[in-house]
Amino acid sequence: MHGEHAARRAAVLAAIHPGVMVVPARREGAYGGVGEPFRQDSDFWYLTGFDEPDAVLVLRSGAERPCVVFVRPRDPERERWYGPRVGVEGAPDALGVDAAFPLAELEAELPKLLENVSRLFFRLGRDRRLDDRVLEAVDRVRARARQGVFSPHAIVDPGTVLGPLRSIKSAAELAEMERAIAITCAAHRAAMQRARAGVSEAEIEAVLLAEFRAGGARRPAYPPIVAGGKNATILHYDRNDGRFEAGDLVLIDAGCEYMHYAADVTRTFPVCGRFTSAQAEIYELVLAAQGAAVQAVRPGVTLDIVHGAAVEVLTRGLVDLGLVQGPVATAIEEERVKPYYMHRTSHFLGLDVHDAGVYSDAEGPCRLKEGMVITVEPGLYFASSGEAGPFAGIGVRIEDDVLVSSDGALVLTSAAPKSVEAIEAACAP
Ligand SMILES: [Mn+2]
Repeated sequence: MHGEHAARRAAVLAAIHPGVMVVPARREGAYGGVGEPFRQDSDFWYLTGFDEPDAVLVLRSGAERPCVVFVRPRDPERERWYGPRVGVEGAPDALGVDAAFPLAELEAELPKLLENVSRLFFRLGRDRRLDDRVLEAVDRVRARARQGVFSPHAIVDPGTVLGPLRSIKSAAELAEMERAIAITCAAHRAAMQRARAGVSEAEIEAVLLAEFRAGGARRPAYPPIVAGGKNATILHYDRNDGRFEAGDLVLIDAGCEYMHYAADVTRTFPVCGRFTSAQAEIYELVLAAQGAAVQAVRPGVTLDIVHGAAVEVLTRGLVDLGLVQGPVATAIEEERVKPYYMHRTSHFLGLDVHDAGVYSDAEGPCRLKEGMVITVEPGLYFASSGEAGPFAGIGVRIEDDVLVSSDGALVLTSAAPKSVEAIEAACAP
């Protein structure tokens, strides 16, 4: 991916011209406490493929040396405890950048890099200590105005450049996402095989995590949800400490992270291997809504249209079931499914589960483009205490990862069983 990172930096340099972008790595320990594995900042990883903490990348368009990185220096003592560092001498070759400095020289070097550039792309508000250092550097350049030096007069969020770039996946990125997805789908199949009445949600969570790690994934991309019975109606349930009972539906929302790329898959299946008629009715309705939403995906449409396709099918179905008051058009207009479907249908997927990408700007909701990867994940959730009659306590969500192709959508997660027949087959002993 060496050349690919250089190409991404070149794309950024072209997009920010004239300007300078400052992108920090994640700080050591910033991701968690002692013993938690380090996870690189996604923007920094996207532009460098460099997995060490406490580094800063500075890209300056039009400069003789446009790509400069500040890194931790070599330190034999620390490296014995925490592993090797690339170091200042090794960084230019290892990362393909033009120059490297020790991190301690950021304060002295940054003002030079900010001289005579009109725009500074830097994300304020993430790390107040770094905010201070960057703003001090700007101030030091400003102080030299009478010597004919000008300082940045605009600080721009780098997401305005990195969001659109990161949302279009290259072939190399898609290959890594497909690997994350293959591992994830295998884990879902293993979970369907293992889940039985009497088995704990925790055991199924362990099955998922074992499959992820054995498959080569570094970690789950987000805390897995393993929800039996009415736990599936809690959207962000992650206690995973219940036990399945005969007749339960099991909702699993779990995906791994492979080479920093996330998969995000939800499947819902009957713990006994057969849907009851009430469960099947809801399941088929969500499945139809999911299919309609996937059908709606193509370049040029907005995520509102994809969401609307799901909402229309769900509304029609719930009106037919007598759970929502018709007529359908009025029910859609008044969002009457909202008590049962209260979240959005899609988000961008990539280096982050909720990936970089522009959902809307001054012109309104943004349009899908070829090469974007999004989730399509409608659901229906009936509280056990609600008025939903035979459907009370049922929670169903079906989530696929979908690539926007030139003329439609390509479902990347079809290795996870989804039709009623495929699920019943996958659950069979
Ligand atoms: Mn999702």
